[in-house]
Amino acid sequence: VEVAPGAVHVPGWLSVERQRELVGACRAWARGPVPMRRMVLPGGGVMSVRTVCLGWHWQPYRYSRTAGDVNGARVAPFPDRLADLGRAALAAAYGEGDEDGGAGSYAPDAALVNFYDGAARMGMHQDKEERSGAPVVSLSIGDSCVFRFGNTVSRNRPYTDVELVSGDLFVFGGPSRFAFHGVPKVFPGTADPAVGLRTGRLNITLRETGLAS
Ligand code: MD5
Ligand code: FE
Repeated sequence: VEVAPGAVHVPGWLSVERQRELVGACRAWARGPVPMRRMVLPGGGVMSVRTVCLGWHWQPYRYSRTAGDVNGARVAPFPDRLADLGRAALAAAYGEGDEDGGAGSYAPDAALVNFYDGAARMGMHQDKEERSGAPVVSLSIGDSCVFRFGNTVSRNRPYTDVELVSGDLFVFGGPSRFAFHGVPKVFPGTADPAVGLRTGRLNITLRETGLAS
């Protein structure tokens, strides 16, 4: 389903088995070397979402290899299998073969894993620290949420609210890559227990940073 040019929602893309595997991987990633934490904004505000990064560490609003705002450790490497998953995601969203939207050359090098408890929210923002216009791949697991997909001009209307459910894929490319977006609501207790999360929502995003080593 194309929500806007370059923004494609693929409901139910991940099998329950694949979701279970990713939940297990996220549990391991959340333990370290840099533990999952609530990010502190430059103004002192603390985000309600908990985040752990792979490949590159993101802290508002820059990428680095070490987590100077957490424990100083070097971030865990970006797993090859997540890059494979990212290429498969682009092919699913944009089409296969010659019409794969460049999926074959997609080389994500950073992942942000976000955990939302029932009260967590993410305010409207743009993701613009990446020096690349390559698409962002978003995978949702666990509780459903309202994802608010906005415009490239401001955090205000017009925007479109989309319900994201466990297993859904969303790809943001082309003119949608730098749109404002956020998560105004999570629906606690809506997850299928079979995915292995008792409560809460996991979101994994894959990005090309465009940064060199
Ligand atoms: C989430 N995470 O559900 C979302 C999914 C974040 C974040 O927003 O920054 O960690 S990523 C959604 C996204 C990424 C890049 C561009 C656009 C949406 N977009 O143009 O709408 O936890
Ligand atoms: Fe974002």
